[in-house]
Amino acid sequence: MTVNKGALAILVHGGTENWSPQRWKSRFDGVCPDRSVLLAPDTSFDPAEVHYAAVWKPRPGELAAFPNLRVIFNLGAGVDALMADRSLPDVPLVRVAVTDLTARMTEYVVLHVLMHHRQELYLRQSQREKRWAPKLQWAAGAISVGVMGLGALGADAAGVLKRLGFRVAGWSRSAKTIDGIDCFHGEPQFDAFLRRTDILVCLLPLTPETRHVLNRALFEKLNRKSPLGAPVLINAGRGALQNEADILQCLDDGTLGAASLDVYATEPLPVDSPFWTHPKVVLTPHNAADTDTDEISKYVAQQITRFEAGGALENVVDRGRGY
Ligand code: NDP
Ligand code: OXD
Repeated sequence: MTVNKGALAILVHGGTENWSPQRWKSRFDGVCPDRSVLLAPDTSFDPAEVHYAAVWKPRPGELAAFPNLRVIFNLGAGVDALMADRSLPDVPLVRVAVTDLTARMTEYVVLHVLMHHRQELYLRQSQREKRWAPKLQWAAGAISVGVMGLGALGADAAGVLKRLGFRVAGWSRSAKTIDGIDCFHGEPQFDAFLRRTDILVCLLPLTPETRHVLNRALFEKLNRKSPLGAPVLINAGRGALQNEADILQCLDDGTLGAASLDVYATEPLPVDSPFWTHPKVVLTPHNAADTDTDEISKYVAQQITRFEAGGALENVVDRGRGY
């Protein structure tokens, strides 16, 4: 088949029915009406005609099949799966940063911070036992929330938590100034950030530096005098950020009071994982920010239009940093 404009190839693996390659094709057919959109692999297409790829967890080596690729669009925010592909073509890699995704992640973070702050695990258990036993409820201002990662997601969640009255700190790689948030950065300021934290929210990308950062040594540095009794972990970044054996041991020995987890070392979470039934774990199936797919396809189409008109791409991943 001959095409006038460079074709867009879709390479999507995993995900829900709404994320099926066929659904992505019909969305992109809708927003790129004058461009060929193909589901790779498609032998009726010359791979040389493909200029753009829209991908989610493509298999290592799959993208190297397109010699004239100009831009890779990751259909999510995290690019760790792509960074692991040693044959990834050396073209700009764009990730998703749209308000819909950010708003949904902020909902998740606020929901889980409030759940632990308002002692919901205890209250639901009391309800099941028909036990009228209110406990002292402290104010939001008594709780320090520490957000690891102050990027598109972390900064927004931190701002909303601040407006709810929590004391909020954030930790990032580079120095930041955000109104109302105590900003820490880099290794030298990490321990001070952890020491004041009662609820730790992790919204870091997975990179060689951050792999297994959520481990016992870190949990032991969190505020031991927390009004919550023991500090709480909320991880919606990536599963490989956490040492899962350490989380379980720390929940059992009281180093951690509870954990909300959206991401896991192995996904889907295996049925025999102790997380499923642990009384101190609130788990969700990697859906903290299940973004509106129409927003994503529009975002990609707009970027292609701007790029072909000579404009700059937005949210290009820094390959050196890995995010
Ligand atoms: P950004 O790239 O906008 O922000 C990343 C933040 O992490 C930045 O503040 C960055 O610091 C900081 N950071 C990175 N490496 C380090 C490090 N070594 N030490 C300290 N800070 C570091 O990403 P987003 O906010 O858009 O997304 C974050 C992650 O959330 C994604 O990579 C993805 O894994 C996950 N995610 C999960 C979803 C879910 O449904 N569970 C949905 C969407 C995303 P600096 O600002 O200095 O660069
Ligand atoms: C993402 C995700 O990275 O959903 O966008 O995990």
